[in-house]
Amino acid sequence: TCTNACFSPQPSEKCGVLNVTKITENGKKVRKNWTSSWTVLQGSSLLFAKGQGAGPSWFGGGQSKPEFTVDLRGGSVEWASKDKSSKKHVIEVKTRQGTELLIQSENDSVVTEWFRTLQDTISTHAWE
Ligand code: I3S
Repeated sequence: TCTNACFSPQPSEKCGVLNVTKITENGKKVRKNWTSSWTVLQGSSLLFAKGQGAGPSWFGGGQSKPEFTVDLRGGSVEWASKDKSSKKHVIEVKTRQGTELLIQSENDSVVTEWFRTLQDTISTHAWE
């Protein structure tokens, strides 16, 4: 966890740098665009930011907004099958709104921790 490192204004459950791409948006397939993003889990929301200023103190500035946010409630997380990506350590996140994301890191323990955290988050918020 990184409660002191990233405030938005609430402490976040987890944050760090991940490679991210959408593959589906509102049920429609979109072109992959892998981007290194500062990723923050806050409650049942997963926020992504990139570019200048994105990092542990990023939210403190008050001006930057996340590039995009997904609501994990009612969603699912699984290890991506090989046909989804040639990369290693890829998680597939599906939201109830019909967005599908792939998130990845070259560091397998980083990805494994995110996988567990996302699963926990989805089960914790399942009944909201
Ligand atoms: O699933 P795909 O289409 O093989 O994904 C690859 C492409 O999106 C590719 O971009 P362009 O087709 O726009 O050049 C990306 O550079 C690759 O990273 C994508 O595949 P991986 O296997 O890395 O997710």
